[in-house]
Amino acid sequence: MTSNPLSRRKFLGLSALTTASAYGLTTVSLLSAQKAEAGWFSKPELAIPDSPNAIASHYPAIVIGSGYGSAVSALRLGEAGIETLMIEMGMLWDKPASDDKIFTKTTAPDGRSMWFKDRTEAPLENFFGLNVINRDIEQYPGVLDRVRYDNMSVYVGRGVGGGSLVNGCMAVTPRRDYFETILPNVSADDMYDTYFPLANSMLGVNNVTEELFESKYYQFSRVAQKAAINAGFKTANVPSSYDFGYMQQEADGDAPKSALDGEVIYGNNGGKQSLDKNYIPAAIGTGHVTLRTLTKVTKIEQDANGVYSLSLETIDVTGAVVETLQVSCNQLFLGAGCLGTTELLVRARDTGTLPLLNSEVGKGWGNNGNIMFACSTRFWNGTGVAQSTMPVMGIDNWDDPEHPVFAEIAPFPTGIETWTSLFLAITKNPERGYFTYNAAADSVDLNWDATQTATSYNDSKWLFDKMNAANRTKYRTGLFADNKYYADDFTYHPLGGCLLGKATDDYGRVKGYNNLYVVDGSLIPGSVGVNPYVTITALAERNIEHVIAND
Ligand code: FAE
Repeated sequence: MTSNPLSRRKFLGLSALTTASAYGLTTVSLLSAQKAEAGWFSKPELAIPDSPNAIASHYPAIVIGSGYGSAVSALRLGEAGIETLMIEMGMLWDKPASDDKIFTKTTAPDGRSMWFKDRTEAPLENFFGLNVINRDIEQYPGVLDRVRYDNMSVYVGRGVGGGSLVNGCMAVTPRRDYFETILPNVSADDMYDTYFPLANSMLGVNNVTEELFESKYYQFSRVAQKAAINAGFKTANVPSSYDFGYMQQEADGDAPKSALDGEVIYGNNGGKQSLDKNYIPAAIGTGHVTLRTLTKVTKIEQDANGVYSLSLETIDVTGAVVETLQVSCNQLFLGAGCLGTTELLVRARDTGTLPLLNSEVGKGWGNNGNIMFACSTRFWNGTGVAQSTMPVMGIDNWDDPEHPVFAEIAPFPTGIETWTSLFLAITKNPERGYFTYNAAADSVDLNWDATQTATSYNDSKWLFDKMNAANRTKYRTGLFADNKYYADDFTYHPLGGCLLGKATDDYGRVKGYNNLYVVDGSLIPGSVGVNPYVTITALAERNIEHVIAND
């Protein structure tokens, strides 16, 4: 064990997570792990009080969710010695199934892949016209969810670590000039001098090595890079929180293949430095943070003394509710992701449990201008049979005032040559959606019109038209729904709903209430110009530091 306090906490927290997995606990803390290991289950004669799964009825602080914003907040609260409960609706992903794997690869999904679906719902619907990508699966609390609203589907991670379990690890610090435009009240000096470097270091951000980039696994990136340069565009390297040291071992045959074996959106069995490997174990290792899994917050109320009361439902792996609970706290941190947090607050306002929430709650949602395109490549420019699932490069046309696009060069790891370049473009789309409470269904709807993606389509098409013309290539159909060569009906980057400075003050304190905070991607106004999780992490670090110091 090392003497570095952060490493020591991580070590303790990781052991507690492993113990919780081994005993099938839904409550994870240093204490619950000790109780389980001391024989609570097998030695009733020891008379250790309370099941390791028991939680207290009141905590000084509760954090909802376990994605980036929550993980940062829980760690810093725990370090400050504040007893904190972290509540996550998904499961802990720490135990291999009968195939010795925790997660499935994209080409062989099963129940572990998606959140209670009968069939997978991958963004690419077809493989050259054949309906073979999606598979029937059993219902299970799998790791990726596709939440369908009218005209827009939102992909989110479910489980301890939230989106970090399923994302592509692209760890990009936004351009300073754009950051200053979207969040003018946040000191850019503080962010770029302190919080972005802190986030990058905590998340283990690193860069692809030349050896890997020049290998067969990144042929798809090199082919698209050449095509972009031929068309007069520049490309930018993209840092990652996938461990390239591990990827090199995969390439050398010294470690089980993960990114080099088609694992990504349904989780990675190696190399991905997700939050359950860094922030969350470090939080649990403080001894002040308890994590409760498979438990959804369904309602938030406040009593006359200002104490928040939460209604919780714990499910088993079939989805059946096995326990309902009430738990209260003095300070409540919402980090349920922009869908989860906004839904909880819109429902609380419109059903009258938190009636003083302002009309900004639910507004300012954007898809970070996401749109996916597919282009063919020439016969002699195959994109490669073996492809790494971790993108490391983008076409950077963001400076063009007329067609600002940052197009991530995405892999298409099918195991056969497809002569296809895939791109997830991030565009500067000013359109915003908003959430409304649907009383009949007791749900929250996202209002987003299909025409609102027009800017994203037009700007990206302008760029890919130029690439096709310069390289004598064409758009690739047969992959997306309706035989289109693009998909503008889903996003990986939902942002907004409770904007910083509007629904909250400039540090995430929700207006209308004391001791109520938003800590996740809901704070960011619909667009950040690059992949968002480094910004969400850095902003959460900034806000929680201020809150702990001042509240
Ligand atoms: P998030 O990570 O979504 O965590 C919220 C957590 O709250 C989840 O674990 C939920 O299960 C949980 N939750 C929700 N409601 C409740 C409730 N009522 N009770 C209890 N728990 C609840 O929030 N971003 C990048 O920067 N780079 C990438 O390469 C990238 N690739 C992506 C690929 C995919 C397939 C997806 C889906 C996303 C990708 N993203 C990427 C987006 C990134 O993962 C996302 O912006 C962050 O995860 C959002 O962080 P939050 O803290 O807002």
